[in-house]
Amino acid sequence: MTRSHSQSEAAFARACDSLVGGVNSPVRAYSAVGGNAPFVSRASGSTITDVDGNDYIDYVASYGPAILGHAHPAVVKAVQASAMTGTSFGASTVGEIELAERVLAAVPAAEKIRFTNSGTEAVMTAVRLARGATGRDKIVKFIGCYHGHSDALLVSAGSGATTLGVPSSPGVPAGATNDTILLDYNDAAAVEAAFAEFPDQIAAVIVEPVAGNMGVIPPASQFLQSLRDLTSAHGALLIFDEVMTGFRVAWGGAQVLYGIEPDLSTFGKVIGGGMPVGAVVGRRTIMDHLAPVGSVYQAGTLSGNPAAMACGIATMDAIAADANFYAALEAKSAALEAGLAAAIADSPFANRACTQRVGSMVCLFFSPAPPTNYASATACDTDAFGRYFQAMFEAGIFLPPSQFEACFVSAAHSDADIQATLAAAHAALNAIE
Ligand code: KE4
Repeated sequence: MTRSHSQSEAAFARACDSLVGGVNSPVRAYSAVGGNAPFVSRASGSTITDVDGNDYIDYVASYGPAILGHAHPAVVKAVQASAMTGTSFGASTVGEIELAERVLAAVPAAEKIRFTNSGTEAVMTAVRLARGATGRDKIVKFIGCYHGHSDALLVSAGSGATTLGVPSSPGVPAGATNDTILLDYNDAAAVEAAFAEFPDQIAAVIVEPVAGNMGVIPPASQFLQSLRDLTSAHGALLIFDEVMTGFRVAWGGAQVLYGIEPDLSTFGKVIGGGMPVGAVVGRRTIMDHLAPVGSVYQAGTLSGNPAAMACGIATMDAIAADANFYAALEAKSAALEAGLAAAIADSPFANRACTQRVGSMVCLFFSPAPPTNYASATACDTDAFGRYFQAMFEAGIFLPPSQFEACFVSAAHSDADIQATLAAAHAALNAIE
């Protein structure tokens, strides 16, 4: 039975009169896959429902936060109770301390935290803090890693071996990016060369410890350790952008999974449980450069918002209450990946698609081999992905609308959900060409 999307189409048309592109974040416009973006009316557990009443098994998970599944009773209750006391005061609340203590207890070597309202703000703060604490200006980032939309990190590769960034967006002045060095993900030798080319000038290396913004790309063996060794040897800071991986791939994040201690980490998504929360964490000696203790300025009217803190606390407590949480998530995610691999093998895409996964971050690549960096990720057959996406969408599977996003499994996904997803994937891979 063909699903009706008339209400979403009407909402999108109406939205386009007031919201730029009909959305408040570009990926939701579905421009990478075509068709009209759905408007969601509600969600519960692993199910998301659009305004036409169509149910989907959800693997977008708000791009990471919904690790418990949607509308978790304890989370809803906590947010409702908080809202009853007022929504924002411009003064501190104990909830900020409660969430701070939970995050810091889980992140090795982290002694202080500053909450923000988004991952972008957290990363922007971490970069400014690294520059302020070291007195250096240059930042190394990796092509294909996304760290939010602050000017210094909206860069494309320029010319030259060690490329100094050029703006990747209009409106970003060259001065904002000419201290940003762009290198290939998983290329530790390039990082060593950058330190040789720019001695005593690099404030920090920022990295997604698992790249989740070009599909899912794990760090190559010793890549993260090499970054740790090189930054330590050259007096630069190592920043792990764990906005996506934090408390997603492990309690604490990828730094716990891989046993690497960065100097600064950024978090978001899961620690806010779906409400606007970002954070920067690190050792006291670095973090205390931030105002009002130090002179590196950073602020936010709604930073540490009470309802957002309540949402994050309830989310973190629900995870922590289940000693088997990550093991169960790993088992489900592994079953999903294995099933997708089997579906690929039993389809015309047997040698043209593959899977890659870290924890509950899963990606089906339309590529003969698992990508290891941006160049290999962007060589994927994105047209085939678009056809696969539409077939899965019509089968009731809600995937991120881009080859370069991660699918997220939640604690709410049942075995039946996984099996239904695999059946839909097998059918889709054998229907598209
Ligand atoms: P936000 O400003 O969107 O909260 O966080 C930016 C950010 C920072 N660091 C990493 C590793 C991230 O993945 C993100 C945001 N992730 C995207 C998903 N690929 C958000 C989705 C969107 O832009 O709508």
